[in-house]
Amino acid sequence: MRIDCLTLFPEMMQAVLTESIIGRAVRNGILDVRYTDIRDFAGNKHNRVDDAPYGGGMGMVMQPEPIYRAYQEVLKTADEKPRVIYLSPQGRVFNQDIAKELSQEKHLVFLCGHYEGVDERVIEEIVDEELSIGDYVLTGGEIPAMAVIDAVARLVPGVLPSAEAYSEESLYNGLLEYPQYTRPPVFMNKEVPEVLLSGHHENIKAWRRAQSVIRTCRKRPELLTDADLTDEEQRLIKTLLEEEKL
Ligand code: 4H7
Repeated sequence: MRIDCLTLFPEMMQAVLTESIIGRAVRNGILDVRYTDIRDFAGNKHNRVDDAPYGGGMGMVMQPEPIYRAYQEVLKTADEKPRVIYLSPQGRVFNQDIAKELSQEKHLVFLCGHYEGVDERVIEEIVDEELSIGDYVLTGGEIPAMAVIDAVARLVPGVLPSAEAYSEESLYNGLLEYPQYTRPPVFMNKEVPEVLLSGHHENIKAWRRAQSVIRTCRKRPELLTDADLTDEEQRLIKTLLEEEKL
């Protein structure tokens, strides 16, 4: 998958996206992540890319031309029209379903706004969809873009050691993940649950599933409406809730 970042802070994004699992996939050539510094397309000798908002008000707005020229530069080396994503608090709230959908694309472009945002006309011209990573305010679109890139890229085949193994992870089935334990067997007088040391794989699987269901019930009950629960699990939750055991 090819991913382009249009940003005023390419070093910030490169520093993050060359580390760990995503960084390895970049080095392996599974991901082709590129950065275009919008400032390189300022087109004036002071390299200015922002200006005061028409109509007045505080702060600065990113001008449309440098962004448009940066995007045209990306298109020069693109095979087909990429999907262009703009990160802003006004976007559709990003989730695992959107991550799955985006992971099917061949080429994504992330437009990262800064200051008070981007001139509306260039958004209308180049952006296919606006995404938000949640209802809070940040100083720029770079961190949201990196969050989306991380979530999408790890679903691209070959990025994780074994794609199959991750089909049981959190949110895949709409449930939270079961608790994890590693050595030592006793920490601060707390033991690792006995079943995990038993080597009985059937029991371990059942215990983990039950933990996922109970956790989801306690911490994020709203997720249960969309979760894939068996009829038996649904009856169990109903009974436990009625007996006030959850
Ligand atoms: C684009 C447009 C995304 C980018 C506006 C971006 C939160 C998110 C930004 C803005 C972002 C998210 C302009 C919004 C200045 C905040 C005070 C950068 N913040 N800004 N406002 N939730 N900020 O995904």
